[in-house]
Amino acid sequence: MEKLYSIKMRSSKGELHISGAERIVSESEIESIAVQLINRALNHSRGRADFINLKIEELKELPTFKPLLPVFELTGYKCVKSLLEKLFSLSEIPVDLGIKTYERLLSGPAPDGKTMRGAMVVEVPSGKRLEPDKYRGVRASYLDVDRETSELVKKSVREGYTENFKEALVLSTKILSFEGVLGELCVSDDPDYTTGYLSLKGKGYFRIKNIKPQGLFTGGRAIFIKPKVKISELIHYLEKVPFIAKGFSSYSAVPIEEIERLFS
Ligand code: PML
Repeated sequence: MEKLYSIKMRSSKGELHISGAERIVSESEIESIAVQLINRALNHSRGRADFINLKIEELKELPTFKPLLPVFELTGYKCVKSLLEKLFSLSEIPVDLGIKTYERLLSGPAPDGKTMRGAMVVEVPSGKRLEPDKYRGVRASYLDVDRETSELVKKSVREGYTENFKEALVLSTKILSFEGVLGELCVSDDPDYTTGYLSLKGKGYFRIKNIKPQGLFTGGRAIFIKPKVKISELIHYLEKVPFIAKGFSSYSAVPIEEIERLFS
């Protein structure tokens, strides 16, 4: 069995985070991918990094392979909150808890009202927050998508495609693959990136334009879990188990009035 390596890049300029990315590669790809990631840090729209941290490590276990979640691009809605209410009602996540969590992400989910580095973990239905560190949250890591799948996603999504989207889809697929996870809600903390998503177990990745107002610096991620999930097992899976997305079933535009017919 060929050895695989994790390559992680994190860059900043002064106090400002510039970019972060990671890949899982074979030995022969290490050099070219490392150069790609360094170039990404040096040519980023947020600025040119003055600090780049590159970490390369051999994987000690084989990655899990799973197909990407199907993607539904929602259209024809005026009010994001009503749209989220409709989506949460398709799941085991209570609508009022879902909306409260959305508002928490918009207002800054860390105890000081700022954005967390990782995700909140919200127990359903109690709403109890289970992440051990409320500033850091929980971060999914050791993930990638195979090249063929990546090309397929790009071709299917066309003009709606962004690298942020692809990375979020891979991340959310890893998160939703854990047994006790019911869903994940994401609002970017990039003030210029106003598309977010809600992923729901057994349904897919619902892409939501204008999930936040332009110019807002807060946002974040929330992972909804069933009661009785062992938080230490979830954290171990998210932060340590290597994961590669392989296979992509569908990308489709769904008008809001079609949601119930399609999913209930
Ligand atoms: C982020 O990277 O800050 C979040 C990205 C969310 C991507 C949502 C999408 O385009 O589907």
